[in-house]
Amino acid sequence: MEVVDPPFQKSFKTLFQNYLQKEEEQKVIFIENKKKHQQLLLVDDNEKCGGDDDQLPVIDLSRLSLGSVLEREKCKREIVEASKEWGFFQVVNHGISHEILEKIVNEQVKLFRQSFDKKANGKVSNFSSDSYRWGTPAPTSQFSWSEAFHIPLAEISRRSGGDFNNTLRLTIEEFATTVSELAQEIAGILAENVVGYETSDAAGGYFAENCLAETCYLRLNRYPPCPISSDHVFGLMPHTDSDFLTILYQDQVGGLQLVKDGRWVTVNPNPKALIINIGDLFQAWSNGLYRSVEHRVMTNKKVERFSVAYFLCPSYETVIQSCGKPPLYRKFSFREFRQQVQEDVQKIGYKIGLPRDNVD
Ligand SMILES: O=C(O)CCC(=O)C(=O)O
Repeated sequence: MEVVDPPFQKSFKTLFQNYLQKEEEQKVIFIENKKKHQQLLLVDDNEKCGGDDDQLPVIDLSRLSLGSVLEREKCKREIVEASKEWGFFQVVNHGISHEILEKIVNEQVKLFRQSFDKKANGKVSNFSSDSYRWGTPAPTSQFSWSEAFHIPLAEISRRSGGDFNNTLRLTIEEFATTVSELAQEIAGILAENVVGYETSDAAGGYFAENCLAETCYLRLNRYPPCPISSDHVFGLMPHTDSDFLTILYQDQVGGLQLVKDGRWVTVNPNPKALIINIGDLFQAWSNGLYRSVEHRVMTNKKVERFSVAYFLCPSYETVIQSCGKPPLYRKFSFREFRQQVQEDVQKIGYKIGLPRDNVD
């Protein structure tokens, strides 16, 4: 039988052994310390997870088109407040049909069901060779137990016909087109509220001008069941997104968590909702008004999980300059930002991101 999953355990055997050994040692130290000093409390990640009070806002977008002027304004205010306070929110009645969502998931499942060998050697689709990713590029202290196709949407529009898997291409195109309209609408609502936007170079359709259909990305994620229980192994390691905003559709398995007030909060799956989160570029551009927050995916021992993420990105030449004064971040091009992120991940195993661009 063909092997579908990436060889996580075989390729990173020593690493996983080290993780488990380190955790065992930590447990021993912890128990000894606890015996010595009863007051010493080492809070682990599970204990830090928020309870049911921490529910991610759910915003009904039907009010943007069907509601009264007052309701429309209220809906916009909720989007702005959630982006400031949480950097994340869910939307329902978002206008993306159930049929489109179902189609993309079906295509995604078919794609990932191909053998690992075919996926890793670019034989399942005509995506560029580096679009298939699995594990962690330079694993050090943490590991991502997942595989993904990271697809530049420019490739989808360029490769019509030929031997490209046409159903897959058309499904991605349809999904990306409808989701991009939603992304542009949300970005516009958030921009209206940024002080300095109207007087900046960016005024007037910044997102429509710079974030084009072909500059955005789609990421198809699959999280195979993970037999290893370790604080160092995640479905997807904690990270922030390097875009303006992300629209995510997740299945019903769950596992996504985000940081709120220093605690990890679980996002309970909602079949009717899409999840929207602010990326680094929006945080820099809004001069820190909106927050790009860390999120991660927890592993699941028994069940595989799928998600699809649409990333609203500008062209590489676009310069991100903080609106508002004094600027909290130096200005940088998207190309510079991405290159730096890739360099950091290769060298140190994780992304530093915006803190590098703080104005001292
Ligand atoms: O699968 C998820 O829930 C999150 C995916 C994500 O964070 C990403 O693709 O960057």
